[in-house]
Amino acid sequence: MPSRVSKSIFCNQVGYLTGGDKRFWIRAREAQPFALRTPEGQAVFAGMTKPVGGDWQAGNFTALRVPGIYLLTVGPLEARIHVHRRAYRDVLEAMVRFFDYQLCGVALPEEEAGPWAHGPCHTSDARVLGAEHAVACPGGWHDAGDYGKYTVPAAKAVADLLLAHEYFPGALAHVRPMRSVHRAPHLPPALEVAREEIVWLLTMQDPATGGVYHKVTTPSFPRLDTRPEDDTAPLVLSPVSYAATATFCAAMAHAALVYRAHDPTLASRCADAAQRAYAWLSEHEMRPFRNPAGILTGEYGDRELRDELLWASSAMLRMTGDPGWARVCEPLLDLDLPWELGWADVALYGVMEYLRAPSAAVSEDVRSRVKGRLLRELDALAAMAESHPFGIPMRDEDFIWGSNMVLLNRAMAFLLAEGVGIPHPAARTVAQRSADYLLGANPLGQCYVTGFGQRPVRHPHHRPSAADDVDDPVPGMVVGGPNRNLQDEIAHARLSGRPAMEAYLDHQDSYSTNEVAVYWNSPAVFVIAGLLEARER
Ligand SMILES: [Ca+2]
Ligand SMILES: [Ca+2]
Ligand SMILES: [Zn+2]
Repeated sequence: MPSRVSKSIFCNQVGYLTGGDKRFWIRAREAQPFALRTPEGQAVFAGMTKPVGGDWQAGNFTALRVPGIYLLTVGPLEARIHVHRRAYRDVLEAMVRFFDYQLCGVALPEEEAGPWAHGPCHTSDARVLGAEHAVACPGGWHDAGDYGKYTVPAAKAVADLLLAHEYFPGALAHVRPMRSVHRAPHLPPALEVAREEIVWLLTMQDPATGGVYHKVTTPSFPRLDTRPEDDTAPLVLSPVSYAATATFCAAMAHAALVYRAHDPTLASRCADAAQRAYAWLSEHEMRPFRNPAGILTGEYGDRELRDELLWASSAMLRMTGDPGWARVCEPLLDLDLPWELGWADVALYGVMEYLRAPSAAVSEDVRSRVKGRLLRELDALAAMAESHPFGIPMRDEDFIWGSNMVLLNRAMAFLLAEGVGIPHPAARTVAQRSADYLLGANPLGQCYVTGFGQRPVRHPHHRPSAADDVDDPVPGMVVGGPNRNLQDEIAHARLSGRPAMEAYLDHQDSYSTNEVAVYWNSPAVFVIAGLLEARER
């Protein structure tokens, strides 16, 4: 097989932190000399690439610690390299502002949203499916490229933003949300932004039972070229579900703690809502949600619900400090559930809440067992990263729908563990490599964030961007990324036979590789904030 020779250099197109680890990649069998020069032609660094697996070579220029813009050359290939102490500040801000762009029910004025301004949308009440009455549930974020609002993924996105605030407040302090569209008193940026979703989530709880509606959507997706304010089909609340009630309970208990110092009124509403949701859980069976007849929007179905119960219970434990909750959590911690941060596999959120609960409330024995398993899980991810040419904790089979989230969740797991005194030696390298991959250091040379990099995503599956008359898509959106299962027509037609990491198409019809979602941006915010925080300290 002839080896594929690089036509370009693959690097982090947004930049490298001055004090951080710095690498680029090329396709080549043999080691190649490389050099970095200033725009004036002064040589500042020279080195040789090293093989990193497959037909890939990587060049390491970590030792270059002078901020600036450089020209990197490898033989005839060239790339512009940006080294800056706050290299990710703008992309972090844009990724946070994406949540404001997804706001429902309010107008986005031009002075905040620029050319992507639009009028208020989805302002009517929603009919409760199978009942006579309607409920007002305005606000919150459109989930993804569609206009639905779904409780389960909303809980993940909120949790990620709250965690980003708790872990990395310094990196987020510079972010400027769309202040004039927020009703809130001004709060730290991630909390101001997340508050919109929390206030909406509170409207999704049935006041009569404490159960939480699974989603509010139109019966089916509108056409891709529908502007938010033109999507006027009737809104329907799908039934209360176990998954929605449990993940709501967890996010509300988490919010009750985090907002206590900033917005005590909201915090106490969240605490009450979490208590009432938990009471509903105790009285109901774990039954998976299925789309009711006539509802064709995203199902967010999940058969395994013990991890949702773990997350809810450990969030209650941390919120209350009451050891009674630990006795509910501990048997669930011993189950063989996947410890992940997905919207369906949420056990790792529960694990982290347990580890951060007041130590007097938990068993020292269980805590040390949990730490042991967490370290073993991170070891396995670190081994994957070690054997991956781009240094990311991914195998071919992990490039599924939303693979960028899979990667970012894994990087996030390392940083979460680090913050509770389990610093894995690979944590920072994995986080940096994951950011490098997301921002252009991948075999397609694709920056997977709209509005950033030399090769940004131009045609995301995102209704507001597809329907407006602006060329550029809304900035700061993380797209799903390569999906080896080619689950839409155009991906199937154009990408068959591609390697997993290259099964991506920048086309608005490729919803299985190029959609956006609030819960894909949220782990990106966490990881990028984590990288910035370490370097700004
Ligand atoms: Ca689950
Ligand atoms: Ca457009
Ligand atoms: Zn809307």
